[in-house]
Amino acid sequence: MPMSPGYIPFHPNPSKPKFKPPPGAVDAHCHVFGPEHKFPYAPERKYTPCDAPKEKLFALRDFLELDKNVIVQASCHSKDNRAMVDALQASHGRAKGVAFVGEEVTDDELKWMDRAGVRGVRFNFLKRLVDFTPRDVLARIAARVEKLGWHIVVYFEMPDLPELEDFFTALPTTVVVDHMGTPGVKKGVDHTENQRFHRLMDKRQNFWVKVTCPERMSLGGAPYDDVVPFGRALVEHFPHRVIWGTDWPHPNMKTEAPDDGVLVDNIRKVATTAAAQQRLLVDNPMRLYWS
Ligand code: 0GY
Repeated sequence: MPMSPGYIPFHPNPSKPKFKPPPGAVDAHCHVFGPEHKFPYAPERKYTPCDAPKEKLFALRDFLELDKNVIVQASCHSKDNRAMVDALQASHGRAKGVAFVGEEVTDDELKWMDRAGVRGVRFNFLKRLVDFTPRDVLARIAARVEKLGWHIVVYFEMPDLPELEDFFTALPTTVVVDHMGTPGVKKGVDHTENQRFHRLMDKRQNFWVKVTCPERMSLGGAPYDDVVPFGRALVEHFPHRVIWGTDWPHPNMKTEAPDDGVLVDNIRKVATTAAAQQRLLVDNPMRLYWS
């Protein structure tokens, strides 16, 4: 199956970062795609990516001097979690996963994923990526994964937060927000939308946030300095509930694939002390995924 028109493959040769992550650093948001001949893309997918198999992900992890991965099921594989689980099983304990499931998932399938290292499910609210799922269905899935001790990752666009907030706060698990809550960079850190998100994080100690994807939000492009104030504010205000990731292989970029080395160098700008880097890259993701 050819890639979707205009689909941009991941960077072919990222630069070596100047920043050396602390030992045990976790890339807590990345994906595997295919390979299609082994793990076909889902018929209901909204885009067809280029293959991005586990071997390439693990090679990038080593090149960037990271130690572990959290592999998040991407919408192009929909509810077929085999490529992600296969990567976890091949990782020698160095990868955990976040699945995408429907109500029809069986308890045996959940147990199979749990044994492989899955620790959460993702609820995706982006209409361009997934079809709508009724809230009562999501609530029933949440109740089932809570019993496994899993958490729920939520992916939404910040302007949609007001209509989603009650649903999020009623979730019985830890809730992990993707991509800083996707703030509008042009609007600024102090905009009411971003402030509302900070208030939610303040009020709800079970909410965590991923300081990821400056490349998706930046208006100025690499090295994404215009997004730094958003990440830094989260790292400073919620030091024990922030995690970081590359988002490799960067699905659906509009103009160019980010250089993953530049993304690693960006960490020093949002987490400005060794202690903050240790929490963001090691202590926090280890608590969430490996304890
Ligand atoms: C995006 C980004 C992502 C897409 C997916 O499930 C997906 O297809 O995850 C992402 O989270 O990195 O906005 O297209």
